[in-house]
Amino acid sequence: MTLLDQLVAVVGAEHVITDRSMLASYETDWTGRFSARALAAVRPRDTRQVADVVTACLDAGVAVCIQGGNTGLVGGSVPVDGSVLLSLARLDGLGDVDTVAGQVTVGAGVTLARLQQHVRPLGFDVGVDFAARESCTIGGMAATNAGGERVLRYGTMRAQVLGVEAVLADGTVVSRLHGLPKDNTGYDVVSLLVGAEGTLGILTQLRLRLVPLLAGRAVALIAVDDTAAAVRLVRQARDQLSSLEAAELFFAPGIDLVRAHTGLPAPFAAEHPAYVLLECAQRDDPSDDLLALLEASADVRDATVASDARGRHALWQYREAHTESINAEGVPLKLDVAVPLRSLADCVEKLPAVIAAGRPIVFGHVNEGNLHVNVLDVGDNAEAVTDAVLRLVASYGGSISAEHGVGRAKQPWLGMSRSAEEIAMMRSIKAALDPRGLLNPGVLLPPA
Ligand code: FAD
Ligand code: 2HG
Ligand code: ZN
Repeated sequence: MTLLDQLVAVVGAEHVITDRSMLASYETDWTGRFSARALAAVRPRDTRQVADVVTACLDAGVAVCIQGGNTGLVGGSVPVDGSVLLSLARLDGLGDVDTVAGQVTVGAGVTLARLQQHVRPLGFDVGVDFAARESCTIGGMAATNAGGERVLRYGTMRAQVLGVEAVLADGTVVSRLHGLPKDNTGYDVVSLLVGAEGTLGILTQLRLRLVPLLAGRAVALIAVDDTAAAVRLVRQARDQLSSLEAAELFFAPGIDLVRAHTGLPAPFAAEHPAYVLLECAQRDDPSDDLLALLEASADVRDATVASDARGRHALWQYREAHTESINAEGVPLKLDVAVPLRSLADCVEKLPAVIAAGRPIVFGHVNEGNLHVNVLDVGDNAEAVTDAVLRLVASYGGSISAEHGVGRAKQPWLGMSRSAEEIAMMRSIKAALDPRGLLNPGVLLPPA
């Protein structure tokens, strides 16, 4: 029996995709920068089928590349040539919300938007949120330890994941889904699998903590002079507003691009060099507190505040539409870096000089010093530009990948953020759990 026959026996013929036109959407990433040719895309229905697919691939010596919603931005979600692309999309079960603990167990293929719809009527919410919500899956978010717009209040995905079920590279199923907040019984295997980018195991179910649904919301879009002013304003907001949930930063070139792509009107009568978006959330309307902050700050050049859902969404569009507006212009070079907050303004100031080619569009999550450095029209200079930007970031003691992960895109530069000893430790873990390098080859770890 060939491997394809075995896969058909496990998941059924309609879930083994070999037709080249149907494979295309699995084989290319969201940005269009990364693609390869899979032997087949396989869509198992449950954990047992995932384990059987892995075992068949292991026996055949064929690599398994894992995919959730394929919204990843570092080339980790696409296959390598000749591999089996394992899609988790059909593992989309939603467990009952445990309203006593404020937790829920879900399949890895559940999208963030579906989970939000599932828990919100019961007075709960998901602690992580970002623009890819309609497509990204909880499994992919955990695998990349996704960050997003609420990190300053609730932390990254790792802080939401209390338990996992996973299939290891030899087909073993490990399950730790009880969700106990206190459990000091040895190595934290759950946390190890979160952020491993599918290199150590395939997440099939996740136990998540939920956060309270906060109906009172207010968003302010604020014009400021520069990054230093944005950092000062966010510091003041953190000190003054216990309801602060998001603090985003973007600049004139980004807002111009978003407006050209979406047709949104200019937010203010005059143009400004930089913009901060703040969101506050609590049980009742936080607008007065937000307005008091804007009054008190010497850095506010202009501002507009919305508390109704439509107005808030309109303001968020200036920020959330950056990624799609950039993609509409062409295939971007995407860098996702973090520097200590005290160095953020200096880093933003120095970026144009180190980006020798292309058109930079910079934005990010200001509180975490997290900048999304997108470069359009970079041509053949992608590697040189990446190297220059990541060197600058490393010179501040920053991270070469703040929230999107290392994937295949940043793997050659891992040594700028991790010591040789740490990389050796990671290699030991990989060798112990996946000795034949079956899972997601080329992702995260540079070749030995
Ligand atoms: P995929 O893209 O399918 O996969 C991502 C990685 O996880 C791959 O290495 C894949 O092999 C692995 N993986 C997927 N599922 C599993 C699984 N079940 N088990 C093991 N490994 C798995 N990211 C942020 O952190 N913050 C943001 O604010 C943010 N905003 C975004 C906005 C847009 C418009 C887009 C397109 C992307 C954004 N992202 C953001 C990046 C991306 O959405 C996230 O990284 C997301 O977590 C990926 O989820 P996914 O299901 O699409 O995973
Ligand atoms: C965001 O914060 C995402 O919107 C995507 O992390 C960033 O497109 C990007 O570079
Ligand atoms: Zn981001």
